[in-house]
Amino acid sequence: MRRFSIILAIGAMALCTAGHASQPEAAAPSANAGAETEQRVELSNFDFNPKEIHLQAGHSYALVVANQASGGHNFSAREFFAASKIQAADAALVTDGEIEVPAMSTRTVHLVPAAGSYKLVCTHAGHAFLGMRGKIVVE
Ligand SMILES: [Cu+2]
Repeated sequence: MRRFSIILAIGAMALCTAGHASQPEAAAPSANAGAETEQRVELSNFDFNPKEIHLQAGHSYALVVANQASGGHNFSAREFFAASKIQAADAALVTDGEIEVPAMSTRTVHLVPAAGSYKLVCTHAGHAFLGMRGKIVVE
């Protein structure tokens, strides 16, 4: 299933590159993209910190998801990732709208979010019930 998603992601990247054939470096940031802001989110047993993430629509972010627990967690926000423009090199880190983060590990995804209010959860069994629920507000 994961392999299939990666193949889809690579396919999407190939299409994107074809669509921008006039630009030799499709993945390079454009000159007017502005400075990137780091947004760090910490995962623990059983919480997100911050629980409510505020982002600016159209701005570039490095979303740094840091799991500080001794067990695995994920950052699942299907609608948020579907609406965001994720940098091609990071696309494989997001599978079915989730970033899986092993114990004591960090995953960084570079993206540009779109306006909206999105649900954030950890989909590991019981984790949302225990408190791993949050919200991403993009204005
Ligand atoms: Cu979890």
